[in-house]
Amino acid sequence: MRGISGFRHTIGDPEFPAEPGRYHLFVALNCPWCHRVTLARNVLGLQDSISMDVAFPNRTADDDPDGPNHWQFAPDLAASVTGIPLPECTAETGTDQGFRLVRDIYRAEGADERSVPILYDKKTNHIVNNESADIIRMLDRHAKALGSSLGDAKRPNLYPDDSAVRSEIDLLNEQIYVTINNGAYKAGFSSDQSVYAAAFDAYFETLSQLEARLARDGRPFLTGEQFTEADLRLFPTLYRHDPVYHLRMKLNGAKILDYPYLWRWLCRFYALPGVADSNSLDHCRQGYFGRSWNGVIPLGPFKPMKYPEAYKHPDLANRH
Ligand SMILES: N[C@@H](CCC(=O)N[C@@H](CS)C(=O)NCC(=O)O)C(=O)O
Repeated sequence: MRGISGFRHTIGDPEFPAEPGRYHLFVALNCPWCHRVTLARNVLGLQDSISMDVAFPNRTADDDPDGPNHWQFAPDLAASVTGIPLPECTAETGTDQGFRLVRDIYRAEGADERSVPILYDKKTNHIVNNESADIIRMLDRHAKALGSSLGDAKRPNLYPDDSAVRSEIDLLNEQIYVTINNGAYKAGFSSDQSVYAAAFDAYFETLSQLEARLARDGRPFLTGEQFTEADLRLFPTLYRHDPVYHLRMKLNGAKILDYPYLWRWLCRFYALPGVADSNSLDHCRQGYFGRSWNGVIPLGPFKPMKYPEAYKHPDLANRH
């Protein structure tokens, strides 16, 4: 059960006008919900106009003075996956308070939440929104006013103003959220065989349907020629499937490599401008394995090729 995000203001509201350089993101790169937001920021050309802090992939341990399970800003903390600090990790720079924990950003607003992602207003020092579905939609709607570096012709439109396309996106979002994005957690974290089995079946049933959707007419993206929010919300889970979820979430029914059209879709999306810089498999591996499995992080797979390098090879699907 995922908590309901309590901050639901939106850019464009009177108190939160769309202005370049005003807004800030707090994320963790192993979190698939944050991944939606880092993808939207990059593909919309907002890297220079929306600043961002990155928490360490593992939350605080049981012996932490502030208690366990808090996202922490720890840029000097060595990660077991590499043995050295993770270069993407930052201190907390958005609030000018230099907080150690994400919890403290909420506490400054009198709130008792602790989740990421957070969209923050550096001008008024207030949290705008902490729901990834809202955040990607408002970045898309206000990309130009927020200072996107991409011209109108180059900037993607993640939620096109077309009722038929929008209802197709909404339907895909719902199915992909329930059976894939959140479904992976239902399978991986369940302690009940029947709950796990149902989530396992629903997950691979949806993968088969998406494979058929792409195979039917060879379309490059889920709703046709252009990629949309539906593709962006599917990518974080499929990016994690072969190198993490196949093992960690017990979703070992198949690899994405076993779905030729989905594999080529994954590589096609990975090749889009801004996508490769939006992810980190080291953070994912550290986050999903670093506190479980005796803290020993599985190094595979390396066949047919290491990940994420494999995502640069759409042809791998044919050879697999
Ligand atoms: N509905 C929220 C969910 C965010 C979420 O669940 N984030 C997780 C990290 S993957 C989190 O921070 N959980 C911490 C907590 O809620 O204690 C969104 O999509 O933004």
